[in-house]
Amino acid sequence: MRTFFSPAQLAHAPTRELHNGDWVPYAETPARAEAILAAIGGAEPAVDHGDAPILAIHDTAYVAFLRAAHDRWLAAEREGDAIGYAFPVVRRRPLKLDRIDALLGLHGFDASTPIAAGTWASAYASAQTALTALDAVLGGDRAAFALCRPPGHHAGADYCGGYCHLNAAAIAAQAARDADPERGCARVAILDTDYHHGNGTQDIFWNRDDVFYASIHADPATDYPFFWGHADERGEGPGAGATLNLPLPHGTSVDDYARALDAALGAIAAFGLDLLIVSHGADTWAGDPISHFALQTADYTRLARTIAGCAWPTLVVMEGGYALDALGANVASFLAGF
Ligand code: OKP
Ligand code: ZN
Repeated sequence: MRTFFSPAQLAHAPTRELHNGDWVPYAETPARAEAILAAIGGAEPAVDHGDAPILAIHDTAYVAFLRAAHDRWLAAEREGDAIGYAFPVVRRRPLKLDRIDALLGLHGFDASTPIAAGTWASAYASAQTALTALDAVLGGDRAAFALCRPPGHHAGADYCGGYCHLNAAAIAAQAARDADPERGCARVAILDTDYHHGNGTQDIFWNRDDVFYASIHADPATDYPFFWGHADERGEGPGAGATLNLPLPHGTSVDDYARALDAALGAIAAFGLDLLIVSHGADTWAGDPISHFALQTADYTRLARTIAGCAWPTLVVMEGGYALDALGANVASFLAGF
């Protein structure tokens, strides 16, 4: 399977994040991408598709904020990474505020997603990597892998969070919808296998009936992002029924996981689709430092074979996975299933 990656994705390197009330080293490191590259034997470079496919998902004001945020942080005579501390939970609206702290709160939902000097360059490159891998699939490849990093599934139309800034899977889904008629896809399904619920992707497609979102993740009653990913969230309006959340408990191992996967794939098949996008996280691995499932390295091949067995054109987009010493092997195992 062709794999895509851009070296610019390594520029984003925050130093620390807030974790349980203390500062800890940032878990979503450039070394993650390097470990995956080493295990799968390299990647082809991404092709620049410009801003337009990003702006088809993300608000113009948010993109302008993200581009300039770190420069504005430095202009405010701050050091290091930009982090917000005040979040408007009531009537969040696009006020004409220009203090960087206000903008960080307006365009983010947590204090664990710093914006560093290289953040825009990396998030932009990550989106381009997804778009380039999508081209391979639309061009006839059965499957392709976008080694996206930073990840994207917690990012919404106008906010970052959960180590995510631009939602590469959503950008690729929209680009597939918008492609010219002989390559384009009327119906797209996103299967999110990251340990965490992809609240940004869910939010982006919440009201839509052309993009199905199915997620298998740790129960948000116990795990980040807490407020989204509960089983009763099914979409609204035209999108009612086009969201499926399958929360699982701590300690979940492959047999229970495989049952949830069968349920997700059944719902996706019933929806009907021209393209599957897998938002894949390897943080379901038993030894992941921030997660609590019990999948083993070899399990990923079995799960991927089940997905590949559906024979849908498939774009795999990388999301999380934080056990540096096992990440490469876990991703290689998943890709082997295709
Ligand atoms: C991103 B992805 C504790 C704060 C919360 C955020 C987890 C984001 C996971 N350090 N951490 O879904 O793998
Ligand atoms: Zn995750």
